[in-house]
Amino acid sequence: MNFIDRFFEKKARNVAQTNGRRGFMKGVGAALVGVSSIPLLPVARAVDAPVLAQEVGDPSSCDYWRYCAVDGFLCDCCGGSYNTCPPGTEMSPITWIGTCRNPVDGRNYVISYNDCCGKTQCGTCLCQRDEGDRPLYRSDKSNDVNWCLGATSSVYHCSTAIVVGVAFEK
Ligand code: ABN
Repeated sequence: MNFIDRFFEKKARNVAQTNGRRGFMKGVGAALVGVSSIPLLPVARAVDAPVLAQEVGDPSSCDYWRYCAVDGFLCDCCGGSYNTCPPGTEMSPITWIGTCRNPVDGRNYVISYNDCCGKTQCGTCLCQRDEGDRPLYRSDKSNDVNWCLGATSSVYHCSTAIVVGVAFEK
């Protein structure tokens, strides 16, 4: 009997030492930290791209709604499209960002004007609407910048207009 008592007492103490309140709190703390860091993990956010209302307008015309803040040759006239680069060119990883109103749903969308790089300038469909543009001395707010400076080739060819999200209404 004595042996059985001692055996179970020892087991109970072991369990109490390893799984005590502190152990429990430690586990809860670790779980909280783990769960709270999930939104910080790198995830592909492309799936968050907004569902756009039906399109109106001609992407090879400077009046097209996505071009409200553009400054450059429209890639749609240069062998690419409003959101893809022509073959043989590379899209700049750094860009100018504008906010344009889609006339179909009346909502404002954030547009990224990525330049296409690696061929001499396209030369057709120059479009300079410049909404929100500031003089070059405000370099953080100027669209008069060759974004190809951030690409493999710094030679500018044309500009795209890619919707990256819906703008928050003020
Ligand atoms: N982002 C269009 C551009 C390219 C070169 C020089 C000025 C503007």
